[in-house]
Amino acid sequence: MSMSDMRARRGGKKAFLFNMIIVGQAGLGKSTFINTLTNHPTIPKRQCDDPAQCTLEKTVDIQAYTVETDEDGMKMQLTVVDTPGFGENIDSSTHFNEILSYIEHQYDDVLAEESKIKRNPKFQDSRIHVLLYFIPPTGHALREIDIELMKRLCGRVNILPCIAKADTLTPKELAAFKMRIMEDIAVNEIQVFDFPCDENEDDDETMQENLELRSLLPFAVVGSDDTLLVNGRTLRARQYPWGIVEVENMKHCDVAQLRSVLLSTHVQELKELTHDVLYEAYRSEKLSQLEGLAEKLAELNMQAQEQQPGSV
Ligand SMILES: Nc1nc2c(ncn2[C@@H]2O[C@H](COP(=O)(O)OP(=O)(O)OP(=O)(O)O)[C@@H](O)[C@H]2O)c(=O)[nH]1
Ligand SMILES: [Mg+2]
Repeated sequence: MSMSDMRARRGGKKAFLFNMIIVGQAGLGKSTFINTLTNHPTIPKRQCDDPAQCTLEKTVDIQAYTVETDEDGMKMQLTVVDTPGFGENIDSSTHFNEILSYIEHQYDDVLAEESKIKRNPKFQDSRIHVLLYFIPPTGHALREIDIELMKRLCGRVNILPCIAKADTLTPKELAAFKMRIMEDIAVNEIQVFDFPCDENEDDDETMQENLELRSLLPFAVVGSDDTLLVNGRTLRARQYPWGIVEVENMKHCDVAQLRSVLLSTHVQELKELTHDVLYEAYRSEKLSQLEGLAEKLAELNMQAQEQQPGSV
């Protein structure tokens, strides 16, 4: 934990900040998941005549929502960035670029702030600490489009792959699909956040927890905007003729574990990786580009001077 974060938590003046973004094809339940994770109508439903039929609007812009969270006693100011879903073809590369430039733009802001002589005390660090990548529940393999997008983003942001609408697969299909996705991720050398363990630093319990979380990858996600009364308890769930899928039930999906990772247990690690590894790589790339540019300018200047009449 950085000193400023420690001060923030102790002093209680400034909340602990965490920023995430959700990316994936259109209609996979990204916006619904934001309401599920925050347990709040963060993204309001469209107004319609029958409230039971009202759904969320299709997301059309990249938009950030900030909410206060309190998971396992860990109070945070969480910013979730919702993105429009991409289609299956031509419009996707524009989409990819928009998402990548959004992520890089937050790095540029920090870089500019760090280079100032007088820093702005109110500067808010909006670097994205984790990207949830929603994979459609096809039950087959990763599609080219998912591979390409994750490959392009993984050098810039921590990626957590998730299977969207996991309630549409049977447990057997889900297990096989998870295995196939992880194989595709490995073969295509996509770097995802896989709950790394460090034998020298982590205790046995932490290592065990991380290994269990790694074995869940990609997380099976079910989102719902509705609550149902199940055995006298009000739960966020989805209702089907054959039964009820409970969002927080670990037998039904991995949302409970994912919530704890994102709002409590792995917040610090994801923030550190973002700052120490991903941002650092971006920063040095940017600075060496600038250096290269400065050298080129100096060279051009020298050439111009040499060509001036009267110069030796
Ligand atoms: N079966 C199932 N349906 C879901 C789930 N989550 C959301 N949906 C439904 O999928 C539809 C689209 O949900 P949205 O949350 O708007 O999806 P989105 O990814 O934000 O869509 P875009 O903004 O258009 O990209 C809605 O009808 C939701 O009720 C889920 O986990 N399982
Ligand atoms: Mg949406």
